[in-house]
Amino acid sequence: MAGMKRERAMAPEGANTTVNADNATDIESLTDGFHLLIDALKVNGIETIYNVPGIPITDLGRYAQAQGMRVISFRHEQHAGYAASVAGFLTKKPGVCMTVSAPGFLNGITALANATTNCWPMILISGSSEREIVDLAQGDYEEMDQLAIARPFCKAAYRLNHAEDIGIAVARAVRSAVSGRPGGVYLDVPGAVLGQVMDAVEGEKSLVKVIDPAPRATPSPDAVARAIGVMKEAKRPLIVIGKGAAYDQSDDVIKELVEKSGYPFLPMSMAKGVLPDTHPQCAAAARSLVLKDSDVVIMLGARINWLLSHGKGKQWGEPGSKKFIQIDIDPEEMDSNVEIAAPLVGDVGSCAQALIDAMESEGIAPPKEWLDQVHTKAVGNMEKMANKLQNNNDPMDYFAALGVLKEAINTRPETILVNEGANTLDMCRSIVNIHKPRHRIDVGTWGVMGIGMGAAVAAAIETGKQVLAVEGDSAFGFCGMEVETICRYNLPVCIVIFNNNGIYRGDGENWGGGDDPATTVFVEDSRYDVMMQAFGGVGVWAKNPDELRQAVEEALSSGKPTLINAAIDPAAGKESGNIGNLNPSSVVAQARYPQAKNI
Ligand code: ADP
Ligand code: TPW
Ligand code: MG
Repeated sequence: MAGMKRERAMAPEGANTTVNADNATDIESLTDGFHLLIDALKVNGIETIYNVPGIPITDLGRYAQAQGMRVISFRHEQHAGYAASVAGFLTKKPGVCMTVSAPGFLNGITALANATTNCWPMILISGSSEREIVDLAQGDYEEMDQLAIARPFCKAAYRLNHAEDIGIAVARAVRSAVSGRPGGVYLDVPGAVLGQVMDAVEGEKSLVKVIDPAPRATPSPDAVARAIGVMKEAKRPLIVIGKGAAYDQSDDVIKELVEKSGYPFLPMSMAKGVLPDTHPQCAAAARSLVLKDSDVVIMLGARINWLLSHGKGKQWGEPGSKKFIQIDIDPEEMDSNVEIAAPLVGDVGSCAQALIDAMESEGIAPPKEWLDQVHTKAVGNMEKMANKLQNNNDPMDYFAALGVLKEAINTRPETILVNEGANTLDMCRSIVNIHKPRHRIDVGTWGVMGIGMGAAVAAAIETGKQVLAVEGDSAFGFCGMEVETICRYNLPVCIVIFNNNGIYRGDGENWGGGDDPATTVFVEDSRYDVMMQAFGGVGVWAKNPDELRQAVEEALSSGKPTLINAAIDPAAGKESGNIGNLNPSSVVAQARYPQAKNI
């Protein structure tokens, strides 16, 4: 029966600090696992828990709230987990997600794995059932060997067995999450530990505040000299700024490096805004040119992975035409895809500062022709785009809708943009300028759908700022129920759904000719706005740019939870947005389905 507990010893032998509450005369002199866990988080500066309640952690959430923590309850653990990971990205402190055992834990695992993949610090705390029953596979309530299952999905996994170990366990989890390359950590908390009672003074002493959890790491002088040597040879240099640089929060040093070197810079998706997209050295609008023609590339907290075609191929120009300088906290990242001529291992701020200091005497300045070439290309592309954004096509297309949102963010640059989808993602990324660091949160390294609502909640909670979540209708479907969470906590979140009736496009057909809809289409003209109204939020159906502009303006000035269902031409999108080339194909399939050629 759920909730039935076997009698078990409360204290390990020799642990004389553990006492039984029944025998205690003064309850005030005691504490328990619940309170120790809350205190251990608080002592390490963690003030918010993102969770879904249930056995054995329901009371833990209640007590945390009673002890002054912010406890944000979601409708599904995946979104609580995404929120925690985004909190980690935004604050450099581990975001904490709390779940029940087995199914709740597994629902949280996707988010934990995503945090690890993105190098964001997060701690997943899951309650677990009776150890001795789990280990003998005797079928306990929500039984699962969670510790073993979590391991491949995170940087470190720990289990607590005694209340007096809570302090050290939380300290270990915090340090593992934020030190070196940040990532996800799993902390397994058997329900029985929460109920263990011990002396309050001893409990207090057992807490550990992590000192200098992510020590700054300076590169060696040799490594700096090597990098300067490469920079001195550069004729067509480039700096690629990644989300590791955004995470590092050394915004002023990065600005100084970019401006003193004079190098053009290319922001990766979530590094947009580390320097404003409107900065004169921003080469985002000349992306193809700078990737192809650059000869020296400084990678600043950005991996050379699929998002950069692994540093190889047509996009990167002639093979062997580049030298890479890579700044990364993780030495093992070097040479992951291509040779790194000058690895600089350390935190972005320290490495950038070391380069700035060493550059002073070297007179580093890129040739004017290169800068002019990049600038001319960028300006030309931006002008072409500006015209498209003004269109008044009926039905509304991505350009017109994004023209409206671009203006909204330009007017209110403090707004945090959350963005997911395929076309909705790729086009919003290239059209909407970001002006402040860590003001764009998106699908990250995996391109995961469903991060939107968790990210929006975390952004609003952690920063208190207005959030604009630009969501493909499919992307939104992965997390849509969390609009209730947004309404419940009355968060300043405006969701704009780009509703093209489907995945990539809304005009797909069933190639078998049957009655079932195509695999990529949804119910036509779905009223996501009415769904928002059901929870007391503002819902608007916007069918043209003027209606969209008005609804966004009202949402951003009122701060009310709002969902704008923006009708987008079902025929406007491309298969997989910008990455259609990653879809596998074969001559057999192409021959069998002539339709495949038109996609
Ligand atoms: P993007 O997707 O924006 O290109 P990635 O997530 O691929 O960025 O790369 C981020 C890189 O930044 C990772 O290799 C990670 O090790 C590194 N990193 C994370 N934090 C820091 C830091 N504080 N200093 C230096 N490098 C960091
Ligand atoms: C967890 C695969 C990539 S993009 C996408 C899916 C399902 C949705 C695209 O449609 P949307 O945007 O959001 O309506 P638009 O503007 O192009 O119409 N499951 C997960 N992650 C991913 N990436 C997928 C599936 C996918
Ligand atoms: Mg869509």
